[in-house]
Amino acid sequence: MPQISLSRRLRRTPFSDGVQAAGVKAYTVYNHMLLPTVFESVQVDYRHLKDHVQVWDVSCERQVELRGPDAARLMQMLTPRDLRGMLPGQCFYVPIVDETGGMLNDPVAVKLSEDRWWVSIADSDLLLWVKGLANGYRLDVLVDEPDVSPLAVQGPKAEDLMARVFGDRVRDIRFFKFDMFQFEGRDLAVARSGYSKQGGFEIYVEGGDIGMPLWNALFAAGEDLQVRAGCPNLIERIEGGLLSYGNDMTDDNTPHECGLGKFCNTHTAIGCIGRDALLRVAKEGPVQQIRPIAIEGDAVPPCDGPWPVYANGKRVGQVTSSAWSPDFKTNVSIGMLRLSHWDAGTNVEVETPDGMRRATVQERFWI
Ligand code: THG
Repeated sequence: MPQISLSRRLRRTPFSDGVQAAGVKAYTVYNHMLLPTVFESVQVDYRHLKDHVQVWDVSCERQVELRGPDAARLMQMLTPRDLRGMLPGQCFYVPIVDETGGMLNDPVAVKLSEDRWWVSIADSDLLLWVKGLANGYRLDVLVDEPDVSPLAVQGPKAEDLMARVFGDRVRDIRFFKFDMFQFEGRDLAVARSGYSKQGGFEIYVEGGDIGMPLWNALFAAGEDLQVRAGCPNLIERIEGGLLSYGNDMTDDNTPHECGLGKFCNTHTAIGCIGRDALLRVAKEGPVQQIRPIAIEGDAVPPCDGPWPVYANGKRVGQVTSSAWSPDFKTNVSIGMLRLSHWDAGTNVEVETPDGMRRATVQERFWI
């Protein structure tokens, strides 16, 4: 197989030495940074994630920091989710839209204080858009990418492992909230969140120098819990309906098409750049939407590029993520389907690289 050449542009992370020592088998590139995708195999990693606890180098979830008197105003310009009720210590999953209502990113917003926010971004260069707005509107706010690298601890034993390193107080952190914890004399934000449905935490590691000490402390404390290095798992995230920006949606899609309408309060999100466009399209309602789809037959190959979806020979959508699920014994998939064919139980055909496969629209995601 050809290799990807490493260079300064493809950034390493504070945990890369640990990831390599743990035997990483494959990476992807995310926000111009290395993101592991496979350790043993996607299926072995999946089983271990669901049964034990893993430590994930998700440094590539870079932070866009907004700091200053206009930070909250700028934050509300970015998203149709109403942020007025959001308190320091909370995390919000927020669609970010442009002036057409198109999705630019789907990050987690972290409110550190009234005038300091982190936007924990998915894979698009959101920093440039945010800097452009701050300067174009002459806002009193600093926008930059701080030296903050998230480390996720995910799986059913995550709470026990975290309590050993940070103390029992981590057990009190509620879902999508964070609190501050000390490690080697440094204050770190620790949130109950993460890109899996198995439960867990994300440590916002501020200062790359403590990356490997923290990595090593977690592995030393978790030996008897069978802790392993892991990464966002393709199978598990599809089962859970966790969307991947750039794969399952792009700037051609509105939040409503992505099923993210529940994270929009477009009427009250005053100041949102895409508000007028979204109010216009919301009147009609979306004509295509993301749906869980089960593809029949044995394991499909990896889904690079969308697979066309047909019904009665007519194109009705596309599949953008798909993998064989050992637990559900089908190819769990995420696709974008037209209104006429998005109802649960609808039978369609998916053009995979292995040929046409029968598939069925599901009522809900699997977990
Ligand atoms: N954590 C942090 N940053 C991130 C991600 C993360 N940046 C990139 C990427 N992931 C952003 N995308 C998502 C997608 C889904 C979720 C979080 C970030 C998520 N969704 C939950 C769900 O859909 O069940 C909960 C949403 C909610 O109820 O608020 O967690 O993972 N730091």
